[in-house]
Amino acid sequence: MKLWTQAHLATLTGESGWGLLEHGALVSEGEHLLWVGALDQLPHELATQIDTQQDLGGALVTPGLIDAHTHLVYGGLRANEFEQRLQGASYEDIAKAGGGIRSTVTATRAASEAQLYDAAAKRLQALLNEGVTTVEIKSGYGLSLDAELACLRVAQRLGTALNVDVRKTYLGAHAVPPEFAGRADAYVDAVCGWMAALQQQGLVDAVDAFCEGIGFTVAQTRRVFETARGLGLPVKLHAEQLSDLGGTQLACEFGALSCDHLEYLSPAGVQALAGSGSVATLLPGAYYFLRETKLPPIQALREAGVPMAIATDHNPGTSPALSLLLMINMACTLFRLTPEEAVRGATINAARALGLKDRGQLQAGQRADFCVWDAAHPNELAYFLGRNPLLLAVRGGQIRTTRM
Ligand code: DI6
Ligand code: FE
Repeated sequence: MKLWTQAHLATLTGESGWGLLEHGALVSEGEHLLWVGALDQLPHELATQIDTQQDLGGALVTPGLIDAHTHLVYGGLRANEFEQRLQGASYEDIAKAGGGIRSTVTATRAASEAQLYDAAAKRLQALLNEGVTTVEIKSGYGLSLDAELACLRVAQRLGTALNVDVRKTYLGAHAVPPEFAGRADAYVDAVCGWMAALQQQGLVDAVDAFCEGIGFTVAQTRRVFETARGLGLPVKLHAEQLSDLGGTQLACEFGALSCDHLEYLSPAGVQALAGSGSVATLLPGAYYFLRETKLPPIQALREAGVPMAIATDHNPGTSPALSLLLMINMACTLFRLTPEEAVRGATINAARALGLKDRGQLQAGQRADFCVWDAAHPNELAYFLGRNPLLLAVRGGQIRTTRM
């Protein structure tokens, strides 16, 4: 049993508030927290069982950060498309001309599994350096059974090797690959057909789709979701990023863990999310990098009581972001979230977006996943641009990263 003392706790317990507690302490045993509170309240029977102790020197302690939406595994980069867009080409124009997601599919298929692993490991390490202890990684750049399998296997290996919880999402319905050109419905059949095989290999925690004019229709997405439901897999959706197709309403009908992006979400979409249990995952990196001007309906989501998560959406086309702290800042500056909402978005609400009940807050029974920061108040996590205040990341009670 380990006692962590002199912690300035931001527990994020309850539905709002930082849950601040100075002179706090945590007791961890194995991978979990046994007790969290003020040190002078530590029960005697626990105090007598402590084997090791660590003084955190009054530093800020928050739950470990959770990045609930990434596409970290892919071949190549798309800096050239970034240049084209700066010169006026739109993301949709580039996609329709065969660039965009499809150009990354070509590069991903051409890469060996070792190359995919090495490139993704470097990117993942950047997220971990800032305190990420759980990360979601989607497939979606392979678009064949073998290539999707390879990408999900890479995601799984990364989790073991880099000591981070990786949740694997099957995004076969990301784009129509060249061998199915003009036959989107046949491709959706294939995507549905591969799902069970991927699941049997333990490579699928959830199923996602890109429901969009340049992606898949609501009817096609429904077929993907029905297959997922038949296999007992939870769903989530890229919805209303570039246009309002009503994918959010469909996702809510299927009890989706989250609906992500939502810039073009309609009042009817907000209504569907309200009380559905689905999380609105906001992705300020993609909004910024696409120079989007249509804001997600934040105030309406807030008034409807929809939990909001913040993630990097790391991908080579629309969000080459490798800093969840920067996304927290941008959620405040661009989307007008409060720092508390943004930090909750990268902890407790991100956990909800992944269907994980055992993390995201500091309290007894939760996983001992937490970060120790060189900060006097948690609002500093939303404040700096490009400073990394992480001192210590603890995952499952074990110190993973230290700068203390
Ligand atoms: N929405 C996105 O922002 C990414 N995927 C998606 O469905 C973009 C993927 C890419 O351009 O490579
Ligand atoms: Fe995405």
